[in-house]
Amino acid sequence: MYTLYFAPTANGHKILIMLEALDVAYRIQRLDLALGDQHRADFARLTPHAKIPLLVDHAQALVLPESGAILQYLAETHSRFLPAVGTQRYAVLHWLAWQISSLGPMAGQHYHFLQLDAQAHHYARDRYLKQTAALFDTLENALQDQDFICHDYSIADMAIYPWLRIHAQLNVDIDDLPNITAYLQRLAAREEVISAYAKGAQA
Ligand SMILES: N[C@@H](CCC(=O)N[C@@H](CS)C(=O)NCC(=O)O)C(=O)O
Repeated sequence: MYTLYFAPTANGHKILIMLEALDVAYRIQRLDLALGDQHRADFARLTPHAKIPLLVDHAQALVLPESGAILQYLAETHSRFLPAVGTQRYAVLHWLAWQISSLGPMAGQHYHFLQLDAQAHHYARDRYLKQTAALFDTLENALQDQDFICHDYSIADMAIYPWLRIHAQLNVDIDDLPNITAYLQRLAAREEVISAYAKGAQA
């Protein structure tokens, strides 16, 4: 049994997709980030980061923050969506690291300046839009002739997809990115993705 501390953001949905794909028992503890739930004392006792997602694995008494670590933990403990050995394992970890360290932070800052900060300086908006668009271009090239980012569907796809899904809110035009457009459609049609977003909306 797991508990997922969750808000309906890109980082939150990554873990919901994985839990749905694994078809394991879990409950969602919803946090309202706008109200500051992430700073509440009971949450601070679980994590020093004041951020979702956070996973509790009750069977192991494990409390784990950071979406990349959570995806890797679930993949390894269930032997799914991450090869145990070999070059494909490191291809998946490479793209997971790219999402965590590049796409997430750049798109996250871009979202903030574009959607949440009415006073944002045009330099900040322009810089993060360019950074985010360049990362979409990287992905467009990497998806050439591939259904998924590392051949087989993996935790790297689960990490990347929620950030692409919000391309309109990020003001990134994907009309000229056919590989990303097809990838988005392919992933949006998957059962666990559909159920993850449905459960996220109800949480
Ligand atoms: N590196 C973290 C980033 C997590 C993160 O930024 N979470 C956001 C929501 S997507 C959050 O909780 N923000 C609350 C805040 O910054 O106050 C991860 O990948 O899990």
